[in-house]
Amino acid sequence: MHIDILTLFPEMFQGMFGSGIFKRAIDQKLVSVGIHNIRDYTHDKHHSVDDYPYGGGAGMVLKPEPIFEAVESIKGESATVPIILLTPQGRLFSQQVAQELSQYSHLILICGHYEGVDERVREHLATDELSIGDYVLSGGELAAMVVIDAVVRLLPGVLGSAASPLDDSHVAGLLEYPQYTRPAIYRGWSVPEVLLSGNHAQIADWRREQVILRTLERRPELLDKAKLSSEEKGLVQKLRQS
Ligand code: 97T
Repeated sequence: MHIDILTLFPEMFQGMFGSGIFKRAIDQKLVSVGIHNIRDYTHDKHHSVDDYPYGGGAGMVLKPEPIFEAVESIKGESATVPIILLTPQGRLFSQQVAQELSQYSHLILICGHYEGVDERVREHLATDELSIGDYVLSGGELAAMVVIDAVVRLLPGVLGSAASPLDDSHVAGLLEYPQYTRPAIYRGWSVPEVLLSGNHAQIADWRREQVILRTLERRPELLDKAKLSSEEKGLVQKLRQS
């Protein structure tokens, strides 16, 4: 997959791609990244990327020309590459959207300003608009990083064989079971007996129950959407009554 990012703050992405799983994925050529400064696509002598809003009001609005020209120079001939604007008004990002985006070989992400982007960018350039949640950010950069992280870890080979992204609870739409490692007793707090038993069938049952219990306690709305086995549905019924 190739990911192009349009931003006014290219340096914000250095840390993300310079270390950890991204660096490895890039070194292994599983993913490549182009970081483009929107300012490089301006033509005026002041390199203006924003301007006052028509109709008045506070703040500045990102101008359309540099964004259109950047996308057009990056995109080439391809008509199918998603052009994604990060904005509080976008559709809500989720694991399902991450899975959908992971099927493309090329993505273009446009990081807007918190104050706004000329509406013609949404209407005539972006093919998708994404929000990562209901809070206000200073720009689209952190939102883009969240989207990229969630998408790239789904690409074949990125996580390695030990950790399959298919095991993640949010894939099934549920929360994770609790995890423990050594020591078996820490400051008097013991690891649940069943995990030390070596009985793998019993451990699997306990974990399934914990997943349901936790989801019921913390995110009950997830249970309505989750794909549950009939056994798990029975467990939900039982736990809801008790
Ligand atoms: O708050 C924002 C400002 C600019 C671009 C994106 C966002 C945002 O994206 N998801 C939540 C907020």
